[in-house]
Parts: sequence; C-alpha cells; structure tokens
Amino acid sequence: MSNPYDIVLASGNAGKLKEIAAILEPLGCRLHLQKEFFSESAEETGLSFIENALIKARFAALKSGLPALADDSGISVDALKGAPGIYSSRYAGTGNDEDNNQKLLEELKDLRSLEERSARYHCAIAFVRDAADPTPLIVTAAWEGYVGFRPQGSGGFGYDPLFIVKGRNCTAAQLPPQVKNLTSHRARALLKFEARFMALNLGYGERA
Ligand code: ITT
Repeated sequence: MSNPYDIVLASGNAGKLKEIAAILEPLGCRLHLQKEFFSESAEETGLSFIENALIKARFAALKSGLPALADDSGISVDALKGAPGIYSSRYAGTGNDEDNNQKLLEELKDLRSLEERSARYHCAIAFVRDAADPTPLIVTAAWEGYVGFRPQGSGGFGYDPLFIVKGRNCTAAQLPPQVKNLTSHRARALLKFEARFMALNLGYGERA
C-alpha cells in the first residue's frame, strides 16, 4: 500500500497548484505533482464542480497509484444564470485567461452597476485514497464578489483581475497572496478538507 502521507495534486493549473501547496504544505503531507506520473488530462464530463473534482481525483489516483486530491473550481455570474461555472477555464475556447476575461467583460457590457454584476467563485475539493475509493472526502466553498469593469492587479490567476471581493475595495488580483490564501473559495474549502482529513485517522502525525 502506498504511504498515506504522499498525495498527488490532480491539477495541471499552475496558479491553483501554488495556492493548494501553500495551504496544504503546513499539514506535513508530501505533495506530488501529477506531471511526475502522467501527462494526460482527465475528461471533465461532469455537470457539477463536485463531479469533475471526483473524476480528476480518481484519474490521478489510478495513474499514480497514490492518494489524490483534485480541485474543480470556477466563477458563476448571477446575470449569466451561473455561467461560465464549470466551463470557466474553457469559456473563450482558447484556454487563455485573458481571453476568458475579455469574453466575460463583453457578456456583461450592458450591466452598468456593480450590484448587477454579482458573482461568486466556487471550489470543490475531492480526495480519494485510491482510484476506487467508495468514500471520497468532498468539501465545497464559495467566495462572494462582483465582476469589475476592467482588469486590475497582477496577483493570482484566471478571473482574479476582474473579481472584486465583496467587502473589500479591490480585486482578488490586488490582494497579497497570503490574504487570498486565507479568504478565497479554495482556502475555505481546504480548511474544511484539513479538518475532515485529520478525522480520517490515516495515521497522520505518526511519521518522523
Ligand atoms: P485542472 O483541471 O488541471 O485543475 P483547470 O484550470 O482546467 O485545471 P478547472 O476546470 O477547475 O481547472 O477550471 C478552473 C478555472 O476557474 C480556472 O482556469 C480559472 O479560470 C477559474 N478559477 C478557479 N479558481 C480561481 C481563482 O482562485 N482565481 C481565478 N480564477 C479561478
């Protein structure tokens, strides 16, 4: 059986990987990148963040032989009936963050007040001990905000330059990384994950 403290992070998104590692590293897990084991991507055929996170986690566990953790996330805009949602990374069809942001600005160009541009990031985290794990650990969280009128800031990734954080007068891309990693959808989901992971009693903490 593989060592339960070795976890493969089932993501090819550099921005996500940086954030997940920053939050999980203090847990003492030995984190591996999926590219150490395989280069293919799982087919994200689910209709929800949870389904896609689970598909990616199972695929990575199958390919690596290790426990795997996946993140499926995206931005849902109320005025667009929740779009782009699970299709956030593929919204403009090019896989390019700037193109996605431009398309979102274009779709919302007639909405002149921030209130009409309400949105939230969603994050689903799935953890499986092996590819056939019948009791995967799944947590979700959201982060409320608005789609701004122009990109601002250079931190984060994806839609962060457009995402104005509710209660703060700035975009997610203008937040210091430590602040995003304490407050974001991913941070909140991973906090829940941490508590549930500890409760799995995988022998965490017994290793030197
Ligand atoms: P993996 O499946 O390999 O993890 P991906 O980028 O394809 O990478 P998703 O299908 O979960 O992952 O799509 C997530 C997209 O949602 C991401 O590409 C961004 O466009 C957006 N997104 C999610 N979290 C974000 C965040 O914290 N900041 C900015 N954009 C985010």
